[in-house]
Formats: sequence, structure tokens, C-alpha cells
Amino acid sequence: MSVPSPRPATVTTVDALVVGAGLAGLYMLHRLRGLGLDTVVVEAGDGVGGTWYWNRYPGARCDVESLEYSYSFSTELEQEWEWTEKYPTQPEILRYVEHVADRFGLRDGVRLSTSVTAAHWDDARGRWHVTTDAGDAYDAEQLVMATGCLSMAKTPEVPGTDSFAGRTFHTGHWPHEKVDFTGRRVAVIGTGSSGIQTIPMIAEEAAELTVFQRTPNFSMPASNRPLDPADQAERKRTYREHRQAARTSGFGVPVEAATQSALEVSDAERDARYEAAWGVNLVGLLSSYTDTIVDRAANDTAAEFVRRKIRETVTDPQVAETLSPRDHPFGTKRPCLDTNYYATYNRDHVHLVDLKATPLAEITPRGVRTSEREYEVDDLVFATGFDAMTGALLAIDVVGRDGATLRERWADGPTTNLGLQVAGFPNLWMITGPGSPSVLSNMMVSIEQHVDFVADCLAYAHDRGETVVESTPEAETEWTEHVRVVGEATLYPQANSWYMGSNVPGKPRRFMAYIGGVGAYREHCDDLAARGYPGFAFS
Ligand code: N01
Repeated sequence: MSVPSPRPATVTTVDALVVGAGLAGLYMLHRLRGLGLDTVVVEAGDGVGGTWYWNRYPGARCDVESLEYSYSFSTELEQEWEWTEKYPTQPEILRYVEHVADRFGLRDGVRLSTSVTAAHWDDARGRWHVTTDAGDAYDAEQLVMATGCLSMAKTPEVPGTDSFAGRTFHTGHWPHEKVDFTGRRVAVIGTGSSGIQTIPMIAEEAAELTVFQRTPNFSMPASNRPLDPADQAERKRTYREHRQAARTSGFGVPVEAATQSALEVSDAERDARYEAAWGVNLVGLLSSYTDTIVDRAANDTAAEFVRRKIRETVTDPQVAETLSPRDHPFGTKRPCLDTNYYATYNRDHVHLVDLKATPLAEITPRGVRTSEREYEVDDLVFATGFDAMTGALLAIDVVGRDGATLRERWADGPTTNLGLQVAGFPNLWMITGPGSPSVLSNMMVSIEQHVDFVADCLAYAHDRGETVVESTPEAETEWTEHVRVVGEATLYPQANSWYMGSNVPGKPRRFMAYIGGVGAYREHCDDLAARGYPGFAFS
């Protein structure tokens, strides 16, 4: 039998290629088209939406408020779109993204069901040669990675993950059709944001739900509710001021700046303040005092406040203790917002297995085996997270100047200039890349800021007849060092978190995001732009 020869590659020449049609990739396409650049977006999914296309698990919703987690670039869009709930569900966000794609005529620029496999820089021509799994190729001056910070789903590193005979799901790759758990014995492995959102929903249907927890997380009540039309109208009336406040804030969500240490107030005053922040939003508790994220004793007061709430909610004291985080400071793993998460453990058919006491040993054809026993189940749900921040970028064979690969360059962890560029990889841009505020912020604020920076920088270059923009090695070294110093001044490195790369065996342990605040970061970027982009070489 003859082996079919590979289909000859069709090479499409474009000004810019964008990888990923999520919130970042679509806005990048809009901006680049606005500059008159012929741009194509390549997207692995068979629809637009990125994170909100893939993460369809029951209970999936954003834990940043809908009126904050939305584009600000178009006042018309801002005014015409009506959100229905304080925290938008995945289907509602996906409808919004699809509306944006239609409203701004973006769909014809997106090639769906196609993954970029390699990108090689051709120094002689000053262009990227990009190949895809569909067998086609692109010749592009600019290459923008809008690949998402949390898009490479991972399963536990235990034997037998493929051996399970029942149904298997990963929260990050959920089926498009509704999954019915009625009457079934279900296992959920993982208690991060995804697990904490989906566990109460699955418990509503399942006959038995067993949750396998390695590390308990801090979670706060979402207090989700339908949006009051009058409140929405008022926000729309004052949107400009509000967006500005978000852009200059620490986390991309306006909160009143703290002025006091948690340790300089009385217990009663502190408790009252935490109580007032409880259930308001994701960042309120963390932002209540100036030192929560830098001083362990101050942090302990917030951590103990959450643990007390857990004890007040969960009736079995042993279960409450197992659910209480003690291994990491509050906020150093991403806190969660939930609806009835802790109360779910009061239900008779919901069981908690502490993997710290009895570690996960293997997945068997019948279920989950810990060091203690086997748990037979019908369905297995992996809520086990992602190879965050670098996973999607390093899945692509990126080769820059002189044959240098991004995988080699980042063997000891990611180094970047502003989370936007890497020296030796000209015209390669990352949207919310490692070393930028990205995952420590309202992603919409950070996405828009990065997309605008890239578009403005390209306009600046092209106006001057330059086609190549590349970070200098010095600027990259300096920025990476700054990210490290600022990160190490906080408690974040004390946690085994995906921020640190700790959830992926063998991944270098390095705090990958910039905790200097989105306001300070933006100011720095704006200042560089105003001064002709020092730290970037144009040719
Ligand atoms: O993933 P995670 P996620 N054996 O990495 C456990 C965003 N997000 O999908 O902590 C046993 O947080 C792991 O245990 P441990 C948000 O930024 C936002 O939940 O590593 N357990 C952990 O409990 C979030 O932070 C929203 O010890 C294993 C869990 O699996 C990020 O996405 C909603 C294991 C993974 O938790 C990721 O959240 C959802 C193993 N081998 C997600 N490997 C909202 O906006 C992993 N685990 C609401």
C-alpha cells in the first residue's frame, strides 16, 4: 500500500498572523485591520471565544463582574450590550464574543479548526514562516500570540488516566452538549476555580459525588444576582470614569485603596472590614489592607477569617478542617468565588477525599485509587487545571534568530520584555505574556492594553518605514529582573501555585506574572511609547 504524500503547503502571505480567536485575538484583528494590515487569525477551536469556547462545564462563569469583564474600546458596543447577571455565565460571555465578531465583521478573518504547529523566523526576509496542522502555511511580517494564559489543559500525572472505562471529562475541554449526571456516581479531581464552580452543580444531579482534593483553596461567596436594569444604566452613564479607574487600579477592578496595615487596627475593626468585603467581589478582601499580600502575619488575619467562614458553613468539623487552607497564604493561589461550594459538603451524597492524607495512586478502569482504597465511579471529571502562561506558547515550535528556540530560551523559566516580546524573536508579540500583569488582573483590561500597545507600536514603526521590531536583550534582562524583585517582595512565591509553575512536574519554579499593578504597568508602557519605545529596536 502506498503512503499518501503530504499535501503541498499553500502559503498565504499576510501582514500579520494572530494565533487564537479569543478575546485577545479578536480585538487584535480589529486593531490591525484598522491599521490597514492584512491579518488572519488562526484558531484551534471550531468557533471563536477562546477560554469561553472551551470551558463549558456546569457552573462556568467569570468571577469578574460582567460590567467590568467586557471590552471598553467601543462606546457603542458598551452601550448596546445588555448583561443579565452580576457574574456572566460562560454561555452569556460566548454570546457576547460572537456578537463582537459579527458586529465588527471579524469572522472572515478567522480560520477555525486549525492549530499553529511551528513558527520560524526568516532573518533574510524579515518574516515569519508559520505552519499549521491543516497542512497550510503563512508568510507573515508580524506574529501575535493571543494563545491565552490558561489554554493547555492538563490531567494528573498518575498512571491509568486513559484506562477509565466510564465517561471522562476535563473542565477545560467540556463537550458542547449538556452532560447529564443524573443518578450517576461521579468523581471530581481538583478544587481550583473550575472544580469549586462545578462541584455544587454536579452535586445537584449526581447520585454520589466524591471530590478528590489535594490542596484546599480559599473561596468566597460570589453573591451572584440578576443585574438591576437601573444599576446597569447608571454604570453605562458613568462608564468612561469607571473604565479609567479600572485601568489605573491594581488588579484592573476599581477598589478603594487601602491605607492601613491589617496589624494596626483592632480585631473588631478588622473583622468588620473583612465582613464588609465578604461576598462583594474577588479582590475586596485581598485589598482591604496595605500589607495582606506582603506580610505573613497580616495575611494570616484574612486567611483565618475565611477559615472561620468555612467552619461556620460546614457542619462536620473534620470536613471543615480538611477544606481549610493552611499551606499557602491567602491570595497567593488565585482565590475563588463560589455559589454554595462549602455548603455542598453538608449534603449526604457528597464526600471529600483528602489526597494529602491518602495520595492519588492511579486511575483504574473502575474509578480512582488512592493509597488507601479504590473508589468506583461512573464518571470522572478532571478539574486539574492548565500548563499556565507558557504551555500554549511552548507547544508551538518557535524558532527565532540564528535558529534559537523559545523552548531553549525559556528552559529556566520565561524571560520577557514587558511580557510582550523576547529578544532574538523579532516581530513576535505575546498578548498578556509572562512578565505582564495578565492573570493577576481583570484580563479584559490587560488584553486591551497589550493589544493597543502592539498596534500603536506597529503604527509607529510603519510610519517610520520600519518593519522589524525587537526587544533589546538588555531591556528583557532588566524587565525580567524587575518582575522577579517585585514578585519576591510578596508572599506569592510561598505557594505551590500555577503562577509559580508548581502544578506541572519539571516546570521551572518562577513567579510568572507581574504584581506591580496594572495601573503602574500601563503608566510604564505609556511612558515608553511616548519616548519612542526605548528597549525596542526598529529596523
Ligand atoms: O485549575 P487549578 P482550574 N493530583 O490549577 C488539582 C482561571 N479560572 O482550572 O492545588 C491531584 O486552579 C490541583 O491541586 P493543587 C483562574 O485563574 C477562572 O480550577 O495543585 N490533584 C487543584 O486543586 C484559575 O486559577 C474561573 O494541589 C491535582 C486543581 O487540580 C485558573 O483558571 C473559573 C493534580 C487545579 O486547579 C485555573 O483554574 C475557572 C494531581 N496530579 C478557572 N493536578 C473564573 O473566572 C492538579 N490537581 C471563575
